[in-house]
Amino acid sequence: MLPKSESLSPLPQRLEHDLEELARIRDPESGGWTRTMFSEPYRASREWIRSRMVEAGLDVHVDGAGNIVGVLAGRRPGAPSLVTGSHTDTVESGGRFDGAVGVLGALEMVRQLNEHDVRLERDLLVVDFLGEESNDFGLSCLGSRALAGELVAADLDRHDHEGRRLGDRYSAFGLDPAGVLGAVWSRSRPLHGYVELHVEQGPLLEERGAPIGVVTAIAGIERLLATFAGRPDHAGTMPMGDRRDALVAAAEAVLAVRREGCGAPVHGVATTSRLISEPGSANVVPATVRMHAEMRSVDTAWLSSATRRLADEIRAKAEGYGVDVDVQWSTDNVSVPASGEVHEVVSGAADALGIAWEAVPSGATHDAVHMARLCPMGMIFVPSRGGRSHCPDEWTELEHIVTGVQVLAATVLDMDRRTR
Ligand code: HGY
Ligand code: MN
Ligand code: MN
Repeated sequence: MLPKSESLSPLPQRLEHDLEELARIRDPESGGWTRTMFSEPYRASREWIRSRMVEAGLDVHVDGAGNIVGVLAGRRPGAPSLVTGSHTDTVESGGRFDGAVGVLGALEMVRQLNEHDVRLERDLLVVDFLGEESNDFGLSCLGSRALAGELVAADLDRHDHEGRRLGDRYSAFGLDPAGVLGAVWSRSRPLHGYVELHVEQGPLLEERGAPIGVVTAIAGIERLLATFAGRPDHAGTMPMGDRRDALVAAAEAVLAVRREGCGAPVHGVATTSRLISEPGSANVVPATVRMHAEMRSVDTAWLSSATRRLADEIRAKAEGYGVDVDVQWSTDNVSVPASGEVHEVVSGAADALGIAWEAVPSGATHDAVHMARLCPMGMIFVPSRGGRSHCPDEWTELEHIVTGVQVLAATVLDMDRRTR
């Protein structure tokens, strides 16, 4: 007899304790919370996650792609599994809730299921996915990307800004690159559905006064690398009109990126994150600039046209300064809609619990993008104070996290009973 989902109410103190324990594991040298992929703080935090998964009663292993997978065995092991989870790596000087809420919330749900002797029909997999955050290799969500069969051998030859090769970084972290490529789930493991709990990282839920967001779609991300080639000259003697200043051309491009992001009709954002200007001497006109930017939207048509328009504008403006520019776009991920069926289960669970919810898009990307290639996907958001994230000020109230875990548990119980 399954208890009503109300009885599966998470223990706030235990959740708070886990969030605080995980928050203690970070790079002491940098501000905020830093547990970047392949770093020692990240290695340490993963060890702690593994131990907490074992204590919660999960059968834990690390798969070939470096994902930490905890299995709660169901009554029907042959039935397609349920999957939940998120990530515990962070951006540089990030916050303590992004990703952590989804992993630790799932652990509290598992403890609740066990303490109430609730035995699911299906295996439930709780995953701490490796390396969800964007990185210098230009590929976010490395762990879930590998599971979905989206990581290819050529990706292992990508290099970061320090010239380190991705394949070598896996090896140094104790992961066999061949094992990473071989970790694909689609062939070996039938899945019933994936649902992820995550902080919204934006302002919509707080603005609308809703404790729960049910995600409609996750934004696509197009990454830009523009390389401007001007001419080095003496900054004191070369007349302004005769210069070929690469940094001035790049500055025009930065403003063009912002204009495009501000012009999205439905949903879209654009950000320039880095300008690397050389030679960088105080008395030399900048010769070359590498500019890193990204554009995101759930509106695939707009995103595609915006990248074309932006490339044209960057080239035209650079030409006006006598600067050559190479414009390279790469797709980090395409926009992915949540499954209508999972959306209905999540919103139905919130309704049954008498919890208000709002349908919201996700401007942030998540492992859910890649899990959507393997099975029906849904996401549950809880509010971020001031819409802030990827910064030390990131904050979500404990009561909201508890509510999110309640909705997650009710969703999992309902999905478990459904057949597709
Ligand atoms: O970049 C993102 O949207 C995610 O936080 N990794
Ligand atoms: Mn995240
Ligand atoms: Mn993030």
